[in-house]
Amino acid sequence: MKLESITLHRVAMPLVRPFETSFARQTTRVLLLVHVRTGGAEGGAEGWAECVALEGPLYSSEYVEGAEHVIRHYLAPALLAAPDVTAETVGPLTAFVVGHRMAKAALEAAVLDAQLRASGTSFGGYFGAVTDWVDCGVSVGISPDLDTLLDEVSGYVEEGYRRIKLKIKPGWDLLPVAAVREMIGPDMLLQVDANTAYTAADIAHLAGLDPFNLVLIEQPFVEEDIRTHVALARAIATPVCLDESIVSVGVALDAIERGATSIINIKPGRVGGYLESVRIHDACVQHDVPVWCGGMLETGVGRAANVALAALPGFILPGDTSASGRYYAEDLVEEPFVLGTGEHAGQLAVPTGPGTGVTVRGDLVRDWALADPVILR
Ligand code: OSB
Ligand code: MG
Repeated sequence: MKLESITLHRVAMPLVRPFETSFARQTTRVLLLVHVRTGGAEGGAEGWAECVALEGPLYSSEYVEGAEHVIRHYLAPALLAAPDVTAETVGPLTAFVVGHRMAKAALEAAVLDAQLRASGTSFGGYFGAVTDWVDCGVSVGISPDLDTLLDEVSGYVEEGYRRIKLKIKPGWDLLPVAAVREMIGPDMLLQVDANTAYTAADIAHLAGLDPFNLVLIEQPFVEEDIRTHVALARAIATPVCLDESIVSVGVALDAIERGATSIINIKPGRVGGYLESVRIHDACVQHDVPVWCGGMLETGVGRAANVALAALPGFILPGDTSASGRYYAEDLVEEPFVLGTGEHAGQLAVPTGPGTGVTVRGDLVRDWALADPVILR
């Protein structure tokens, strides 16, 4: 396909409640949407994708305006100049730019959406989905106090979520975990995410999580620090899972072989796209390492693709693939994600329509725009 245009929309969406982690407190999701148009026999196709970069460089070095800048000045010109672009060639065509995986991932996903819409194939069909429904977990932010936390968690349990993930940081860890475990009972899946807030000096303290039968502890130490994760994995019974550290299949294999991680959180934006995500999934299956699908407060645009990815066979743990209502009163797509009922309680249906299978609401993209769209040709 020849790309005719790449349009960038920067929007701000209000969150249904503030979301606090060890690195930030968000009340609004500022995000970048990528819209591509392709040429072709039947008048071409359109594709949409969402860049997972956050407003500021606090989770990763990438951030919304940085992603917009690198797409505008480096990545989009390379793709628009190429005579033939497919999702499979976005990686090679943009490999001259160091890093910026979230920006590259958004372009690859938008091209993939256009390409699959043109061929009538769904994301799930393209990835090799093996299930129609995926198990959903929910990520619970740091609360002002224990009562507020228990209230929020009990709401999610009532909604049917199959796994609870608590954000933790020094000073907000053992007590909230004990209180939630006590409230939800011994069998419900419970895990924690530190977003790099601890250091090697905290290893003995983190061993205090062992009695709570957690599924895993996610990314306690800074992303480059593989060796301290190895030390923690040897010192505690709770499985260690990497998020921020895993930026490619090569890094994933190194971390697995060193014993730094026994479970992997796959976030397509962080690793440079859905194609690299599938490669990490396949490598983890080969090494008997369970994976789950992470989240970045996606709107329906990114959520649809994540749910399709989570339908691959190695995604044996519930992901941060919550319903749209977890973050947004009104989603950006015509088909908001709603948890199933009955035997599908706590699950989301894998979209089956062409591409992501969701339709972007142009009216909301306009209403929530932070700037005029940037049209690149
Ligand atoms: O570490 O998984 C994380 C949100 C923003 C940045 C990093 C993370 C998260 C979440 C929320 O935990 C995941 C979601 O529900 O989308
Ligand atoms: Mg995480």
